[in-house]
Amino acid sequence: MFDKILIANRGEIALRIQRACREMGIKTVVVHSDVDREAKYVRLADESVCIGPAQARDSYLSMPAIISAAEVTDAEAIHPGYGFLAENADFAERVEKSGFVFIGPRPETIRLMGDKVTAKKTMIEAGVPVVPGSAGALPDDPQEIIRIARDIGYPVIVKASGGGGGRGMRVVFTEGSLLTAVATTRTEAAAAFNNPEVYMEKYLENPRHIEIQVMADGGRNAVWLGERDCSMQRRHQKVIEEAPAPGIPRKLIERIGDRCVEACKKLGYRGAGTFEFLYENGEFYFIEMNTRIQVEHTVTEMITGLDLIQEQIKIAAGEKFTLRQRDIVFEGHSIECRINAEDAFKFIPSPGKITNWHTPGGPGVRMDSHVYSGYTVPPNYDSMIAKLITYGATREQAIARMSIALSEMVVEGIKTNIPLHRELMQDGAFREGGASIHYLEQKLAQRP
Ligand code: MV4
Repeated sequence: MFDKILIANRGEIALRIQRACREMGIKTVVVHSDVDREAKYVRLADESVCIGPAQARDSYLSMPAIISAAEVTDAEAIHPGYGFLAENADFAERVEKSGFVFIGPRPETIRLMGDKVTAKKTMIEAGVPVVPGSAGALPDDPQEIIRIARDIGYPVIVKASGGGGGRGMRVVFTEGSLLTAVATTRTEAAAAFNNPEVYMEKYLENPRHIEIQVMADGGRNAVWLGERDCSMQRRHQKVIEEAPAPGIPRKLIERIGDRCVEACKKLGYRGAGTFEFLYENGEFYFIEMNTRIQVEHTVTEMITGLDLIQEQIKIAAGEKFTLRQRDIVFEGHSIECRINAEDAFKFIPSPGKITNWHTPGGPGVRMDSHVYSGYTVPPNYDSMIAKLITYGATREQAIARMSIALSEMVVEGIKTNIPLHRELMQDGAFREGGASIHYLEQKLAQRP
């Protein structure tokens, strides 16, 4: 096992990784920017290295600064967390070339999945169901593009191969607007991702976003750890996630989980991964694969009893992978509310000093957060400051516990989206379960 790991991230996930390391007896090095110097998790770490100014480009995204920090502190492995460099294949490669272990998939796998056209091709070959669409990237010939769209049937969606997570895509409802849409998406993609390649899919109008968590050892062993429903989102930012997904037949989920496992084995996938699907009319359609640990891994931990960060570390250290599918038991229900430092109605970021911070407790309540009374939320990064997670024997119990936890929570000095979460716990469609990816935005649009 590693003696020392460098954590190349900040905020709640830096603390989460640190806790996992501590439990395993692994020393931690945390890298931080100027504005994160006073963060409590920085002081709690065995060592810390300031790697640059607040601006992420010059600190958390600086590959040379992070690799130098690993060198001077004699860390053996680097955990990238999520965001920042977590899905940067060049970073993974440079980490390994510098003699450190990258806690994540092989660089080639990250690159393969980063290109959405090759990712989709890979999944088709592995027997994972995908959204019907163009066979690979769109050609240049306008007549052929028109023919492909006709074959698929309108509406269609044009997506950048280098995009993902909602960046670089355009819905097209009629043939009259097809070619300009393709041209514009291409131009934007060339500028944003340095890759003009685009592809086309049938546009699913009212799907849910269901994702499958996997864990694999880089060889022949892979398992799936259930699904998460992440449909409650606004502008591609998830707001609430839960596991399991309400109202989806277990047989259907098991079938799709097995397909994901087969794909991992075929790929020789290593580490934690997530297969993203759209789910509509009882069918799953693969859209993207994330090659990192995700924010919402916590709800999977709650229903499986596993520590996914520790599993990532064990795999990276080359320990024998002992998880077996038959040993994985799903029990109960878990919900995560992302607490953001933002106005609950206008969604404007609200950084600043937290003058009062009281967290909830009691059975089945978990709070993953690095903040505290007196902490100043810097304006430079993502506005998520905490994840409030509840667990219950049933979905109803998890919701009840979340409502109570949200009612106990006190945050003063900054605005948060806690009022929105309180409202959503009472929302009829949320309580029913199974709302689509458009539900929250439609609800918000109707607010007075
Ligand atoms: C789609 C889609 C409908 N049909 N693809 C947005 C994020 C990126 N991961 C893929 N996205 C979508 N792809 C087809 N063929 C609708 C979306 C989409 C979406 C997906 C998941 C979660 C939230 C979303 C919000 C808007 C659109």
